[in-house]
Amino acid sequence: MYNYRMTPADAWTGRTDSLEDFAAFRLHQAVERINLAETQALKHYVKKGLNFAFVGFESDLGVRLNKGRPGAAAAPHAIRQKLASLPLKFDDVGFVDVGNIYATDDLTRAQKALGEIVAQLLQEGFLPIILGGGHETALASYYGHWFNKEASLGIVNIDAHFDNRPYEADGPTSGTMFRQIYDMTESQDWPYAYFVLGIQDHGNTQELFNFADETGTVYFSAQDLLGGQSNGIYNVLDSWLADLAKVHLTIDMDVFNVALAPGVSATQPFGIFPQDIMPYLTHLLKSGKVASIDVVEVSPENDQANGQTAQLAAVLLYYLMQIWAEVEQGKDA
Ligand SMILES: [Mn+2]
Repeated sequence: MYNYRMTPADAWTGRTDSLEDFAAFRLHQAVERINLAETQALKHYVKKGLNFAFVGFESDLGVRLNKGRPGAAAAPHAIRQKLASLPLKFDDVGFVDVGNIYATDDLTRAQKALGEIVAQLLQEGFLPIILGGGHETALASYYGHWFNKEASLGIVNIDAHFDNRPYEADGPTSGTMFRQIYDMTESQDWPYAYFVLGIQDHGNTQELFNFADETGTVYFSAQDLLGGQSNGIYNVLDSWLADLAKVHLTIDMDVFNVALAPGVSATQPFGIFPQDIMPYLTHLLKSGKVASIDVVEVSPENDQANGQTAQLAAVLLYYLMQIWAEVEQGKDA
C-alpha cells in the first residue's frame, strides 16, 4: 500500500482510572489499532452497534504548495493524543484506528491512497473520521465517496476560505480541492453541492467569490454565524440537503479565532468560536446524512506548547461523535 503506516501505540495512551469499571474508561482504552498492511478484511472488527474508524493523512504537502505555514503532517498524532484521555461516554460504539497515509512528493497519489481506505471503510459500514493533514485531506475524503460512485454527495465545509482556486497552471494544493471536485462532478454529470460556513471576506479574492457564485456554491460568512442565532441558515441548509443522499463534513480549524486556534497554517483574527458553529453542526448531523468527517489544518509546530489547537479539534470531534452516534442509533430504534 502506497505510503501507509500503522498508527503508533503511543498515539492512544493516557490516564487510566480503572481497568474493570467501564464507566471510568477513556477513549484510549477502547480504540483498536489495525495494521492494514496485514489485514485486508475489516469485517472481523465490525462490532454490534456503531463503528467509528480513525484514519490519518500525514500531509502538509498541499499547504507547502499553497505557500502556507507547514506543520500539519504531525496533526493526526497530536489530535489522537488529545482524544485519547477523553471519557468513553458511548454505548454500543466500536472504535478502530486503521493508520495513516503520508504524503511525500506526489500529492494526488497520496490523496487517492487515502481515498481507497475511506472507500473501504464506507463499504464495510464504518463512520470514517479522517484526521488531516492540510485541507488537501478533504480531496482524499472525497475520493473515498468518488470511488464508491456516490453521485448524490454534498460537501459542507466549515472554513474561512472557499479553497476553490484554479489549479491548471500550478497544480493542486491545499487551496484548490473544491475546484477539483467541481471538475470531477462536471465530468460525470453529477451535481456539485458545496456549502461553506465561516467565510471571511478578506480571506478570499473576488475571483473566488465569483467562482462560488457561478457554480452554485452556498455560503455564509463568519459574521453570519455569530451567536448561532441566524435562523435563515437552517432553512437554506435544509433545502440544500433535501436533494442529497449523503454529506461529507470537512472542518478547517482556521475558521476559528486565532485566540483559540493559533496552531493553524493561516491564523484568523476575525474567526468564530465553537458556540457560533455547534448549533449548525448539530442541525446538520441530525439530518442523518453525514457519512464522513474530516478535521484539517491543525499545525502542531505552530501551536501553543499545550497543544490547544489540537485539543480544540479533539473536543470538537468528541462532541460531533456523540451527536453522530445518537443520530445513527436513533435510525435503528
Ligand atoms: Mn481550508
